[in-house]
Amino acid sequence: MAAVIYSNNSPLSDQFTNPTNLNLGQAIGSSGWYYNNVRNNGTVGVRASFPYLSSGSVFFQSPSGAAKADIEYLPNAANVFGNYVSGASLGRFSDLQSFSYSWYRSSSSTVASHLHPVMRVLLDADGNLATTGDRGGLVFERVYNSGSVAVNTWVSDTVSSGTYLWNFGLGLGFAANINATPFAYDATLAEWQAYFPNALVIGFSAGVGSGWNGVFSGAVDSISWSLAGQSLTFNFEVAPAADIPEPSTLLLTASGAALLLLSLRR
Ligand SMILES: [Ca+2]
Ligand SMILES: [Ca+2]
Repeated sequence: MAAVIYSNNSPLSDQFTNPTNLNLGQAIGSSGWYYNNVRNNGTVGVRASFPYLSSGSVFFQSPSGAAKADIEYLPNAANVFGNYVSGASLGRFSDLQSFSYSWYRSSSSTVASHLHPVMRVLLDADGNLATTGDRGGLVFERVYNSGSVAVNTWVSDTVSSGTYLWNFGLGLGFAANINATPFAYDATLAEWQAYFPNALVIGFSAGVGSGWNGVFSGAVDSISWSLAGQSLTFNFEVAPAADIPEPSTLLLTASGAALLLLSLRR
């Protein structure tokens, strides 16, 4: 069963963007989901552009290499200078069984052919939420898992114990090599869980951009995770239009009120 996350706006749907180079975010209602890390004209929003599971999905557009945009689930998030940061744990990283999503790359995209919206698990490496210098995440990309990138079709990917992930932050810097191989991008989820036995999961994230030279247009949807035996799935949809009475109904109501007024006067 998938929880439905609706756009903030209806019926025009969401198109959150930011022209500056400082990260900006916006809450999606009180769902716990945020448009986040949006900069340099990156765009993210629940729209009907690329329908999936019913009629909507999370649309992404990156017009240049400097642009970035994410959608993130951040428990008890705090707004820090307009961008959002997680304020709580979703559970122990060692209890993370899998996470998954579906993504779409439009053929109008001009970025390198291996690029597609990525998915990340966000972590506090030492499990102490009071220390934030060890926050970061692990990133899934098809190119490091012998997967090709199709265009104009929805693709589903699941990260489980044997899937390769690369890191940012976590007190290790960017793309650290934690295993015995000479390559930094082939540490599995299981290897990362063994490397950070006390880590906490502080969110999930999907997004595009930051160094993607060219234009990207696409989407993500059906983001899910299984943590300590509990599975959650989120389906993103444009909010239904508000219930506005038909003009004929309005007319009937108006004439009914007029008749009532007339009878009351009599
Ligand atoms: Ca959807
Ligand atoms: Ca910490």
